[in-house]
Amino acid sequence: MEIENMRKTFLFICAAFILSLPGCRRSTTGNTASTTSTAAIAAINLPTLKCNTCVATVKRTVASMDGVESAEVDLKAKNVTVHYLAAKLDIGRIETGISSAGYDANDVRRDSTAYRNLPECCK
Ligand SMILES: [Cu+2]
Repeated sequence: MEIENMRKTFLFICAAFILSLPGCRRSTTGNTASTTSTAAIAAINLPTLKCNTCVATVKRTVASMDGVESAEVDLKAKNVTVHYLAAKLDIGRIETGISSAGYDANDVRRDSTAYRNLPECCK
């Protein structure tokens, strides 16, 4: 009886050890590793940026896009620095997203309807 319990405990420890082997984990995270290897950075000019509300709007817009890891908006320099995954996103789509929020992005003109809907301080 006691030997049987020891045998079960031993088998349980073996199973736990096998499941925690690095080899098993590597196979499940392999895809993540390959997409992070395409990490890219883009600085996009925001010539129509005016105030801190603009900064918050652009930051929220860009940060919510699939593939964006971080977005830092600089009100003085009037630009946004975007860290993104090149496999999921490109600069053109980031520009279009910013335009849809009512702001010029590089040479892409802002969406006029979105601009009209911005708070007064941002026009
Ligand atoms: Cu503003």
